[in-house]
Amino acid sequence: MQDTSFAILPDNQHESKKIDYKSIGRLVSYTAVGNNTLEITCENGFVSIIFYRDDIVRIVMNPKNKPSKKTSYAVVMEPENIALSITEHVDEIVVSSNKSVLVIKKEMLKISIYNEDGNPVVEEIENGFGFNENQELICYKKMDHDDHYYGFGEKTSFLDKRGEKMTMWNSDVYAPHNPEIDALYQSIPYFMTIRHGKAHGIFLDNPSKTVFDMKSSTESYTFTAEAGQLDYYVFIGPTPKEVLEQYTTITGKMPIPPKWALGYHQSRYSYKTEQEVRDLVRSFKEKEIPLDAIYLDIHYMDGYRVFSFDGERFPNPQKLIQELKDSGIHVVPIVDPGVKEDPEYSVYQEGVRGNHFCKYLDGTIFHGDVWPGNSAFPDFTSSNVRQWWKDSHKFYTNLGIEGIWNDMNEPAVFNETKTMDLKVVHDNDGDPKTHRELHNMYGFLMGKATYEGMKEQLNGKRPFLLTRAGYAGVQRYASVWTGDNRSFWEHLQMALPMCMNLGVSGVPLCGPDVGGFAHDSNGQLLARWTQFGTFTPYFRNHSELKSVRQEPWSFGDKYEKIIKKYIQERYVWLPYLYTLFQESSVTGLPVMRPLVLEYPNDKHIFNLSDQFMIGCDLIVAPILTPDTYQRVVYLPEGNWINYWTEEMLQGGKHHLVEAPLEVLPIFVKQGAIITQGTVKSSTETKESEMNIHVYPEENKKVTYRHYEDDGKSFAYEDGKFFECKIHATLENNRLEIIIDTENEQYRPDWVNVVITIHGVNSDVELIINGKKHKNIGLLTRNIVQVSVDRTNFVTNS
Ligand code: MIG
Repeated sequence: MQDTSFAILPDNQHESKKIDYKSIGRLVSYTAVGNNTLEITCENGFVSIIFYRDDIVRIVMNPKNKPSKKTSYAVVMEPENIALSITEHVDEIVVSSNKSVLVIKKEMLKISIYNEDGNPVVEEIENGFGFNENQELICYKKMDHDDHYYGFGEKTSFLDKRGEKMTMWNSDVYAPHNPEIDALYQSIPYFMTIRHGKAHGIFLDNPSKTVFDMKSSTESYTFTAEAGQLDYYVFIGPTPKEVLEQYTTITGKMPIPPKWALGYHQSRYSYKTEQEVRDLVRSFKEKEIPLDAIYLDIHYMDGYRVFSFDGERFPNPQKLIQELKDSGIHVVPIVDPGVKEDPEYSVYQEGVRGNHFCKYLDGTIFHGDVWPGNSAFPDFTSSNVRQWWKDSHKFYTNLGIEGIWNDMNEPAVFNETKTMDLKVVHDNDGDPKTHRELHNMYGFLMGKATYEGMKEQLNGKRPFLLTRAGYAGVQRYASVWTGDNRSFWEHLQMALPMCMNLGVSGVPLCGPDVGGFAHDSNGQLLARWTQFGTFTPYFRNHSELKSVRQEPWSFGDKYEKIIKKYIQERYVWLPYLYTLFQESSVTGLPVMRPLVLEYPNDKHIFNLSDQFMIGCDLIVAPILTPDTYQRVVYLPEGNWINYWTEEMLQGGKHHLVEAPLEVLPIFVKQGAIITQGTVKSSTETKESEMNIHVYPEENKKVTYRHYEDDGKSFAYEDGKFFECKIHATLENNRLEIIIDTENEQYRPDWVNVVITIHGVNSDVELIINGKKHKNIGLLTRNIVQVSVDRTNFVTNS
C-alpha cells in the first residue's frame, strides 16, 4: 500500500490480471469406497466425498491426482462408520445419510447438500469447482439474499462478513489494524452462515494462502486456495450452536484453562528488571488491585536468546518466580521462534547439529532477521523438532513457570515479505512441503509443541499458553490475543466483533490488549476498556515500549478507582465465567458470544457489533466512544433486568441506558440464575462465599448448572469436580428453590451460600430444599436475601 496520493494517479491503476478458472468438468465415473466415501473421476480432475458423521461432510477436489485423504493437523476426528445410501439417476447421483442429502450433478460436476427437511444447505453454482494455470483452486457457492456470515477467525471490521473479501495469511501487522487489512496474525478458514434463522458452516482445511470472497457478487461467494487441494468440510447445523459443536468436533475443543489464566493479567513491553517486577507487584498489593499474572517481554532474555535470562537484570529468576507464586501471581515469559545465529549459544548449536531448523531444498538453513539479529527457525512440521522444542521448555518449567507467551510465530521476519522465504521446504514428517503450502500452520505447530511440552513437564498441572499466530484448531493448545492494536477508541470498538468472531471460530479464550498496545492511552479510555475487559474471556493490559505507562493507577485516582472496581468485578464473576469455560470444553461454544448465536431469527442483531453476550443470559454493552454517558442497547425477546439498577426492561426493543463513567451496562435475562464469588487478590485465594442470584420468572421453572473444580489439575477428567443444579420455580408468590448436588468429588472451599432473589416482594413465601425460610432480609425494593449452607444441598445421585 502506498501512503500518498501517488497511489491513485490516473495512469498508475493497473488492472489486476484476471486469471480464468477452468471447471473440473463432467463426471466420468465414481466408486463407493467403504461405508462413507465416494470417489469421483471427472474430465479434468478428481473429487472425494467423505462423510465424517451424518451431519459433517468432507469434500476434497484435486485437479491433478486422486485426492489425498491426509488431513492437516487441525483435524482431530476420524470418519465415523455410517450407512449411506447411493442412488444413481440419469443426470445426478444422490447420496443420503441420516441427516443430509447430497446431490451430485454429473454435467459439469456440482455438489449441493440438503438438510433433513429438504432445504438447501450449500449449493454449487457457476463453475462448481475450478482451477487455473497457476494451480489455484476455487469453489463457487450460491449466496442467498438472507445470508449472514460469521467466523473467519481474527478479522477487522464489523460482525457480519457479508460484503467482505478476506485473505488468510498469517501476518505480523504492527499497523494499521483497520477495515482494509484483511490478513492478521491468525488464519481460521472457517465460517458460519445464518440464513432464515438456520445455520450451517464451512471449513476449508488448507494452510496455504486462502481467500474468501463474500463481496464480489450478490449471487455467489467463492473460496480459493493458492496451493494444495481444495479440501473442505460442510457442517449441516441446523442451529448455530450445532454448527459450532460440529466444527469443534473436527478441530477440537479447548481444555478447561487453569483458573489463574482467567484472572487479571498485567504486561508491558517490557518490565525489564527483577526490581521493576517486584515494584509492580508491591503496587498491586498496596492498592489492593487483584492480579494473577505478570508478563516478561523480550528484555528478560540474554541478547534476545530464547531459553535464557539476562543474568544482570534477573539474577535469580527461580527465586523471583517462586516468591511471586507464593503471593498468588504467575510469571509468563515471551518465547519467539527465532533462534539467534550464534555458534556459542547452545540452543543454536543443538538446532544445527540436530537438524532442527527450516531449510531450503539444497539443505542450507534459512536465516532471517528478528529481534536477536540473524536467526534460524525451528521446523515445527517435524515431530522430532517438536520433541526438541518440548524438551527445551524444561528450562522454563524447572524455574516454576507454568505459562508461556508465543509471539512472532506467523513467523514474522524483518524483510520485504515479512515472513519466511516461501521456497523453504518443510520436513513435514517425511512428506515435504514448501513454506508457501504450509505457512498458516507454523504458529499452530509451535503452540502444539509448547503446550504439549509444558503439559509433560508440569506434573499434572494445566499449562497456559498465549499465542499470536494460529490456525483452525489453535484452541486445543492456546489462548489468543489480537496483537498490536493501538490506544484508539476505534480499536476498542473493533475488539468486540473481532473477539466475537474468534469465538464463533472455536477460540473461546481471546482478548485484545486492554488499554491499547501502541500509541498513548488515557484515563477515560483505559477505564472504559477495562470495563469491557471484565468480560473479555482473556483479560490482559499490555502496552508498548514507548507509550505512556498504562498500569491501572497511571492516570490518577479518579480512574484508578473505576479500573480497580472492574478488575475486582472480574473476580466476582469468575465462578460464572469458569462454568462457561467448562461448558465450552464440552460443547465448543464460546464464552463471549454475538447475540445472533442465541437469537438467529432476530433481524436486529445480524450485524450488532457493539454489544455481546456472556453465556446465554447476560448482555454486556460497553461504552466505546469518549465523553459518552448514555447509549442505546438492543435487548432481544424476553425481559431483561439492568444489573445495577434492577430496572426491568422489555425485550425486542432498543433502550437508552445511563452509563456514567463508573458504569458498564449489564443486563440479565429474566429467568436466569447466576453464581458469583467474592473480590480477592488473585484466583489463588480461597473462595469464602458463594452468591447465587435468582431472577425468577412467574410460572416457569428455571435451571442453572454450576461447575467447579480445583482450577489447577486435570483431575476433573477423572470426575473430580463439583457440580450442582439450581432450580427455581415462582408461582403465586411462592418461590421454591432446589439446589441439587450432582457431583461432589471435588469439595469447594466455600460453605456459606447467600441467595439473592431479584424482582420479588418481601412477603414472598420461600422454600429452599424443601424447607420454609423465614429469615428473609429485604435488601432494597424487590430484592430478598437468605443464607444457606452447602451442606444443606440435596443430593439426588
Ligand atoms: O515486533 O516483544 O505483538 O505484544 O510486546 C514486536 C515485543 C514484538 C509484538 C507483540 C507485542 C510485544 C512485542 N512484539
